[in-house]
Amino acid sequence: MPLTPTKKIWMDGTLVDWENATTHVLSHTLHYGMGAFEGIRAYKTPQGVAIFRLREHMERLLRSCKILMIDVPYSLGELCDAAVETVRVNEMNEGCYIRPLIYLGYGEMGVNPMGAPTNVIIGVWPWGAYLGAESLEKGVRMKISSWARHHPNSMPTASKTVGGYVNSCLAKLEAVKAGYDEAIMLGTDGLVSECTGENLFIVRDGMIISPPPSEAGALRGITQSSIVKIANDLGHPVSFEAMRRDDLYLADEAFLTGTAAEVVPIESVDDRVIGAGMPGPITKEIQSTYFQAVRGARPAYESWLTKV
Ligand code: PPE
Repeated sequence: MPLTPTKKIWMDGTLVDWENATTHVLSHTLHYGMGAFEGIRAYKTPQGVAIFRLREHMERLLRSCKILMIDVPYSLGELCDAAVETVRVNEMNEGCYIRPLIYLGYGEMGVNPMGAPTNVIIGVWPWGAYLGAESLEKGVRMKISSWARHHPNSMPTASKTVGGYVNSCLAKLEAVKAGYDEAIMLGTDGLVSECTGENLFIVRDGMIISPPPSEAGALRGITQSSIVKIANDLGHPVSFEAMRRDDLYLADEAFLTGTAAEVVPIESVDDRVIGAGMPGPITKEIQSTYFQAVRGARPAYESWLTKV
């Protein structure tokens, strides 16, 4: 998706003009993928723009770096403050996407990352519906990928590792080139894991089910956890259960969740239409509650919002 430039990018503690926020071509992460990032959204609320679950995202960023043994020169509070400042100076009053990235910079070459400097950036830009304008209402067509999700002993799936996204890019390319909107990836054990940048839920006999993140080698999604809370509050039970591809084909409803994608109904999987081929009632109820929560229209979820 083409980027819409904004004014400033936070780079290692200072705000730099968008066009000057560059790095050396011999930066370590550019060659070996050793780095971690986050994806966060800010929304317009009646009290002004607010960042959704900022603290949880920055905590996950620090956890990603812990796994990668990258020492981050900023505290959780400093990272949260930096994100707020970046949204504020860019006057993102209609909301935006926020991309923190921690990468190893210029100075060392070779696979051994020790000694490479750690750099931290936060960029923001306006981002519309990630899976297309119609995805939220009509749903998306999914294809099970021939690319397996990483085995957790090959790539730490609990970390949003830069290099780990090659797997997602390959699955996405395959699905889009075959005429689908998005891919579903199975683990190396053949069980359903997640999508290229989203977690996945099905609804079966009134029960909402998602693959257990750790066993399935899926990212522990912050949207996924928000949906579990929202679903429980709406009186819908949620369980984490191992899932096979035929569970997807036979689901009454299905949807995917992610910060960028938000809550998107699944219309079909491998051309098997899910339910009536329209977003189901539980999906719609959860989706609309989620959009109210992120936009500050649900007092019960106000603690998830950080005012800018
Ligand atoms: N799985 C993966 C692999 C993933 O990348 C994401 C987020 C999720 C699940 C959902 O996690 P959460 O956002 O905490 O609910 N993907 C981010 C990157 C997307 C991109 O194209 O870049 C995102 O949604 O921001």
